[in-house]
Amino acid sequence: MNAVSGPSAIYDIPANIRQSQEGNSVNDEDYCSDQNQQAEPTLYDTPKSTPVADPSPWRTIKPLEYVGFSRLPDQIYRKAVRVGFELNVLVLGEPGVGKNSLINSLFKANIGGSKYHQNEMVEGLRRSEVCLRENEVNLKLRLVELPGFAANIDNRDCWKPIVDYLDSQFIQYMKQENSLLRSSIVDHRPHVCLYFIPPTGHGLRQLDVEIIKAIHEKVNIVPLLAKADSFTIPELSNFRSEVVSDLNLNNISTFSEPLAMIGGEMKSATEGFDFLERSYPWGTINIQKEEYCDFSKLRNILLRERTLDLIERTHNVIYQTHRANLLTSLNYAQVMKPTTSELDRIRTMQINFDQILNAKVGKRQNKLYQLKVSEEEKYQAEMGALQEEKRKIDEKRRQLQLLKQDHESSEQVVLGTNDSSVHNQMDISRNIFGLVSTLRRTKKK
Ligand SMILES: Nc1nc2c(ncn2[C@@H]2O[C@H](COP(=O)(O)OP(=O)(O)OP(=O)(O)O)[C@@H](O)[C@H]2O)c(=O)[nH]1
Ligand SMILES: [Mg+2]
Repeated sequence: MNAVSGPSAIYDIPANIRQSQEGNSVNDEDYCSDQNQQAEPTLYDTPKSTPVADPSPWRTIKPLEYVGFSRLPDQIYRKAVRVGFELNVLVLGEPGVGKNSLINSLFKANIGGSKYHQNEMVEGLRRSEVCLRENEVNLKLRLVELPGFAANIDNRDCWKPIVDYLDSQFIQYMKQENSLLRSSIVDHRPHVCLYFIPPTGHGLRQLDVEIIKAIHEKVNIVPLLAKADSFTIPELSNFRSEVVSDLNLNNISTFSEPLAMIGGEMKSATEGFDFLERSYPWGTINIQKEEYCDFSKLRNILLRERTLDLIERTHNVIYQTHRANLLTSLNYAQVMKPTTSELDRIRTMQINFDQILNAKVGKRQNKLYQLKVSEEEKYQAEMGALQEEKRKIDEKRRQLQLLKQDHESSEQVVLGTNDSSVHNQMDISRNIFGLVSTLRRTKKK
């Protein structure tokens, strides 16, 4: 690894660590065997050889037997698997410089052609999202590109949309942090910028210097020497050192040294994409070969060894610096003021809310009115039935009154006659009737 001696270069890491990282670099075959060897996930393992200084004032006691807290990292591992990971990558390079080919090779997937791939234009940049799954781990990958980047004759201010995008992502994140609902923060801050330097063979162009200078404090930059197969090995080494000296000369800090890249190749519609090879009439290049390509180094940085460093540096260093600057700046209130689009969004939300509320209130009122009408009808029907019943009872009462009157008047008629005379009269009339009928029978005979 060609370490850069510039004071600002982030990748100028101590030699012992660098050595261990280089020693740890894994190629595909190693990766599989590595995975098999690792019985337990070692997310937060520090290398055994690293001497651990103990600056802590705490007295350390070792329990006599197994207690269980040594398995706390397992909980972190399980949570990490459940929640998944997010990686936001800003891909910058001229058209045709090999951006898609490299991304496809890195993730060994036809990212652009995936049916789960979603595209949207945000502030002039194309943002696409895809969720990748390897074993049980989910990685949400967000790629941001500026279509037609540096492709004009006059490229003055061509990086302005990128700077605006980076700033606006910080502000959006800050607004979400300050809002009431912090649980659903969506983080679009790019964790890394893959900057493709075109294969000119003459160090950085003035345009590259200006662009990288404008963004190097807003995102971790990994400079890539695109289409490295355009050079012989000495030419490549020369090109790389020219780029390094240009970076140092301009006090530009990057996350890693410039890495020589060769992207995989789309062979044909039937053969598909060859993620790790590029063919020529005279032979084939395996892009994992470290003699002429730093593809494996890039993959280690991005996906295997320094992913969390990229994410943490974005939050702890880049974002916090930006936030502190913003808080101390006078235009903080101005910056935090909702933008026109946000105001529009709030207004639309308010209108939608009012509409929903009105609809719900109207529905409830309608229901109440119907309930009232049906209760009224029920009441009227019951009242009618009661009145009918009352009328019937009154009629019965009237008839009873009449009967009573009849009875009373008949009682007055028979008043003064005793019971035995009545019986006698009845007996006499019964006898007369019997006599008359006997006479009729004899007459017939
Ligand atoms: N020689 C060589 N050709 C490459 C390399 N990477 C990609 N290519 C070829 O360059 C062409 C463009 O590659 P893409 O990956 O589509 O480039 P891009 O930057 O995504 O292009 P745009 O989407 O148009 O901006 C294709 O024909 C690739 O096969 C490389 O490392 N070396
Ligand atoms: Mg492309």
